[in-house]
Amino acid sequence: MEKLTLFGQRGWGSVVVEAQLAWYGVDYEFVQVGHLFEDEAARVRLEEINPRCQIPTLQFADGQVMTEIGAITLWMAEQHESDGLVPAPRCAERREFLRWLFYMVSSIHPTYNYVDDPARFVDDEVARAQYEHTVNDFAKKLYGILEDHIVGPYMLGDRFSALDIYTCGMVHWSPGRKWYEANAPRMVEIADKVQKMGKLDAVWRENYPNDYK
Ligand SMILES: N[C@@H](CCC(=O)N[C@@H](CS)C(=O)NCC(=O)O)C(=O)O
Repeated sequence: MEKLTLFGQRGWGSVVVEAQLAWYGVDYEFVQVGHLFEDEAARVRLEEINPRCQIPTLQFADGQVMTEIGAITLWMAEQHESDGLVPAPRCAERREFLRWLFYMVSSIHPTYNYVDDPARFVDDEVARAQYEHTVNDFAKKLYGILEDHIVGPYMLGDRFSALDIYTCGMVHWSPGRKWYEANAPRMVEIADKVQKMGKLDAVWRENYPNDYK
């Protein structure tokens, strides 16, 4: 496969795609875009290739761009038939895989978008604090639903998949490891297993260096 460029920010959502690139052994260059909520220049740079200004943004040698974790996850699996992170069509686990991939991408992930910079959505400061609280509470409810459906030892039972990589990323994000330990221990168990996988070790170290001190 051609060399790819991944525009991301270490520790953020790009880790979900970066870990998959590492798993499949794809040659890629990582471009750190900068803090999209604190650095206007970072937004301006990223908008040139992705008008939605989100990471992960994947760029191909011919300049074409692909975004959206769900789309990238399915597309990458199609390029690599063996050792896949996505159960193939007609595999027993395929239906559940698609259900929870889309749940993570379209229900859970947007809750971060709405509170990462709440001033984008609510002008009034008092109303904003209430809004932030409500969205964060809703995110916890969504995590609870995911947790209740985990079969173990991985999201799909014995079948390791891209869902486990996504889970490992999420356990590093808000509401924070302590909350997950108390409220979503099965997610934490998965994250701890995935974090130790040799093929992914370098990616987790780069994204979450404080975990390795
Ligand atoms: N739907 C996107 C979500 C990605 C996403 O939410 N990325 C966050 C960082 S974790 C981001 O770039 N946020 C900037 C913004 O929304 O303005 C995907 O699946 O790739």
